[in-house]
Amino acid sequence: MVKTVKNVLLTGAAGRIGTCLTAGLPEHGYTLRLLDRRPVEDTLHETIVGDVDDPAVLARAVEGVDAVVHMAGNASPKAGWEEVLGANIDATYRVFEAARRAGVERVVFASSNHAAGFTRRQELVAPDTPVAPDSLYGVSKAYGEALGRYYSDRYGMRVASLRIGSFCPEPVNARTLSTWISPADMVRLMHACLTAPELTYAVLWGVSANTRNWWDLGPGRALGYHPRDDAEPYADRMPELDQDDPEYAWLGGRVVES
Ligand code: 15L
Repeated sequence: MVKTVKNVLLTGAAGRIGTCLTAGLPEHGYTLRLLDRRPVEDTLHETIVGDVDDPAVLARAVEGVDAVVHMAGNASPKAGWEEVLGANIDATYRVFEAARRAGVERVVFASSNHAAGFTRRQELVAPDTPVAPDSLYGVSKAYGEALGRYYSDRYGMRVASLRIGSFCPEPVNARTLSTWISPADMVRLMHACLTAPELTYAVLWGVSANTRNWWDLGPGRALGYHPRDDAEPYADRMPELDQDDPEYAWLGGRVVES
């Protein structure tokens, strides 16, 4: 039987996406427990200030929750090895393992489009297109996806890895006309991942319903993600991209050159 998710641990709660989810998820009926090493500006939810590499903090954080939304980590495509090693690689293992020990059935992992950034831009790339990281950051996200797959196959955990595009209040450049995910759609995507009864393991694109999308939303829709926002109304403000520009040619944009 599929367990209804009510109590959710949100790691990285003080981050940009974490703050958006803290504001948007409760109206779908979730009770949140917020975890971040930085103080979270929130008085409505149970909050733990601490690091995911502290086993005692993590054990307390996962206790009694139905799902973990793992947003904590270094979010910079420019991050070096030492940075991704601790914040993304080691920490993601610790979170999955703590969740397993506590009997948590569902985990949503914040992967990134940069796990497949070295893929040529093309029409409707499937969300589970093979990993082709464009950076060490992308490598760390590909690793997190593999870890999620392992916990799903080995322990029956329900896991969604979200290859998130460009999360921002509104599109900021020509690339984001294709890669944008709005805050409201981010909440919709998370709600779908926390409720989909058929979820076993899935990789999904985290992107809005952009007219210029080149990522296939079909598998996300099949799990109940119905994005409503579109970057197109912002197109007039953006310069056209040259097709040889890496920003146009690769899924990961200019990151492939960094
Ligand atoms: C990401 O995964 C990063 O966390 C974010 O900083 C942006 O670079 C984003 O991808 C993007 O591709 O726009």
